[in-house]
Amino acid sequence: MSEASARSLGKGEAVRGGQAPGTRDVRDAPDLRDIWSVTTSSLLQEARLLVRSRRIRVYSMRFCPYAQRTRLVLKAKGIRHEVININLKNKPEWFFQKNPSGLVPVLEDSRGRLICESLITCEYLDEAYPEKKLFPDDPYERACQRMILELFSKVPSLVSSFIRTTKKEDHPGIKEELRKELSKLEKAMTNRKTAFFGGDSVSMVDYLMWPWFQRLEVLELNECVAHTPQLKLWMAAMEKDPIVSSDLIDAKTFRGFISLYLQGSHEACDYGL
Ligand SMILES: N[C@@H](CCC(=O)N[C@@H](CS)C(=O)NCC(=O)O)C(=O)O
Repeated sequence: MSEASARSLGKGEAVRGGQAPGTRDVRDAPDLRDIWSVTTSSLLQEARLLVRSRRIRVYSMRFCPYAQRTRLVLKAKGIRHEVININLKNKPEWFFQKNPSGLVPVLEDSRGRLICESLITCEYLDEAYPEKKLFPDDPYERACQRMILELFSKVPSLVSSFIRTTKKEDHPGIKEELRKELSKLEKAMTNRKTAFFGGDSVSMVDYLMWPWFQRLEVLELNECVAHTPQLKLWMAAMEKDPIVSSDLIDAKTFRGFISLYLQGSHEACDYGL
C-alpha cells in the first residue's frame, strides 16, 4: 500500500524521484508534438487520469504518534500513498515550505495541495476518500466521537511531559494526572457498552487515540490503566485490528530513539535502521 523509504531526509537532502514505482506522473505524459493523431479531448482525459493516479504523500517520522494517526487512517481506508520521513532533528530547508511550523505529519494530496495537523489530515482523508468512512455519517454519533476526543485531549501532552522530564521525582505526579484523564475515558467506555469507542468496530476515534496507548507499555506507563478494565479490554481489541497490528513498535528501538531524541541527536529519527 505505502512506499516507505524508511531513512529520513535531513538538511540538504531532497525527495528523489517522487513517485513510487508503478505509478505514473503527469510529467511522464506523452509529448504533444509527437502525437499528431490524438484529439484534444482524449489528451485531456489522459491528463485527468494521470493526475488522479498520482500518489498521495505523507511527510512523517517513524516514531511520531501524530504522524502515526495519519498513517493508520491511510492504511485503514486503503489509500495508496507514499511515506517520506523527515529528520526532525536536522530538517531539510524545503520542509518549512510544506509546513512553516516544521511539524509532521503533512499530507500532500494528489494535486500537490498541502494539509497539516494530524486531526485535520485524518478528517480530510475521510471526506476526500468516502468509500470507507471512519467517522460515522450520523451527526450525533460524530459529535460523540468528538466529545471522546475532548476527554482524551490532555493525554498526549502528559505522555510527552513524562518522556521529557528528566526529574524522576516528577514522574509519580504525571502518572497520577494521566490516571485521572484515563479514568474519564474508562467512564465513557463503560457508558457506551461497546467494544470500541465508536461502536462494535474500529472507527476514527479509536485510530486517533491509539498511538498514545500503544506507547504505554514501552514507556512503562501501563500501571496507569491498571484500574481501568474497560480501557484494557479496548486496548486488547485494538491490538487485534489488522491495521494496528501491522504498525507495531519494537520496544528496544523505541527506547533507543527516545534516548537519542532527548540528546538532540541527528541520528534519532533513523534509530534502528
Ligand atoms: N498538533 C500537531 C502536533 C505534531 C507534532 O508535534 N509533531 C512532532 C513530532 S511527534 C514534530 O513534528 N516535531 C518537530 C519539532 O518539534 O520540531 C499535530 O497534531 O499534527
